[in-house]
Amino acid sequence: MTQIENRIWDKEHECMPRTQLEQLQLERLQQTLRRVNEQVPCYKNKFSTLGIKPEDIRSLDDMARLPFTTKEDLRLNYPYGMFAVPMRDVVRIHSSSGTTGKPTVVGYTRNDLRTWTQLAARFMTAAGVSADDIVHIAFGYGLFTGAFGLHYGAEEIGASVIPISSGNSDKQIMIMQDYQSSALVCTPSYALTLADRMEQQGINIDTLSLRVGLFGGEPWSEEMRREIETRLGIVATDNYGLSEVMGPGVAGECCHQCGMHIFEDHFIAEIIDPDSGEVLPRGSSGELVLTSITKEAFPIIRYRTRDITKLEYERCECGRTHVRMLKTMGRSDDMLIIKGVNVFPTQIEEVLFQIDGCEPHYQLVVERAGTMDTLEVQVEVNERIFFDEMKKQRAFVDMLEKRLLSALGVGANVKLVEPSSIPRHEGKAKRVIDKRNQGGAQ
Ligand code: DLL
Repeated sequence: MTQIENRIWDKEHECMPRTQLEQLQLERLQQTLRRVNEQVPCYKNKFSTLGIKPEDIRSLDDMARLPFTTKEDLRLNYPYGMFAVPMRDVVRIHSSSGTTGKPTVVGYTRNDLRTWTQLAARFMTAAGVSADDIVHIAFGYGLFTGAFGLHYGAEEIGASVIPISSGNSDKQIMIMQDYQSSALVCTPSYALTLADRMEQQGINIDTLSLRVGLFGGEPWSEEMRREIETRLGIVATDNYGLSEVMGPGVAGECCHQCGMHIFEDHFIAEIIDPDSGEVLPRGSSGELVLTSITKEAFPIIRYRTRDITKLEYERCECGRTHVRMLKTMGRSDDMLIIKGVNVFPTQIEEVLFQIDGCEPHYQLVVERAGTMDTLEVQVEVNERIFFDEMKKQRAFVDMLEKRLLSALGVGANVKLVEPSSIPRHEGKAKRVIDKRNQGGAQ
């Protein structure tokens, strides 16, 4: 596989010495706090309830005194109550892909769009995209931030953008072949769906021009990365973001693929204990909390992302000084508690992807039998295993159940299902069917 080059989009900011970076963060934070205190009633009330004035925050360590912002705050202020500028200054609106209730609405000023474009250009450059690339954007264009974020980033770099949007895999593949797409942008699960479809059509990947993938929008394991890299013959990179904080462009991997650099000249990252809310020491795994320090329309203070990760402060070989967030285990809301043991879907994915015969498509069904939660892992297997004799199939299931037990510390029932029987998604995959809440598929 060809190694991607290490280009840097904005050397001054991305490689800034940390003391200077932290000084810049503090100045920008103080400005943001002053603005939200004046312009956003939700923050004014939160600060006054805690008896905090923006000028009390004199160091980055003082941040722990600031209140959190939660999804609930955004719901209570739906749709525009968190905006810090009048609507006449807002030039774009997006919203989050919430599964329940009202979505959260986010706005951007002209400057916010410029920043977003620059940050998307940064992580796309770090992933190896250049003006020579043909960037195939298979995220849905619409209220979701994915497509527009990467679209403008790629144009800024000077690449040629194909805004194909999501869906219609056969057409995606035809365009990929005919237009010679070299960089694929979508969710990692959709990249695998495309790989499956190519195999079904007997397409030799050497006839494609693809060389790099920029995947994000959902959690995915290292095992899934290897699967995508092998099957599509590309370098697969990870990028992270969330609409409440900006969209894609909060963090992205460089060519070393060792965690996503969080663009710390625009965001401050903390890791907290999701239960107590305490800030955890460096190197701990916990919930990522993000504060925006340059956004105009929709600044956000200590937003509880619910994403569980770890920050790596060790200097990266690429020269960037910005902290790296490791692959998230998933959202704390997606964590299952099975017989008292915490289980993330990505842990199950890691096991399944290591086993020859399992296809990279699975679904988890959680049910309650009496007071006990049970977990069924439905996994597609290849035809040889699916149509094998009962005895061999049973042995395969036993082996899988043993491997899951040792990796998760709790038992799960495995059900082998036919190839192509688990629903495919064009955007974010839905891995969990939770039958504990009446009729509730989440
Ligand atoms: O998914 C923004 C995005 C689009 C990021 C395209 C990257 C690429 P939301 O729909 O608001 O925004 O969902 C945000 O998705 O809190 C994470 O739980 C999850 N997520 C996003 N990127 C990653 C990633 C976009 N690389 C939520 N790894 C976040 C793991 C991710 N989870």
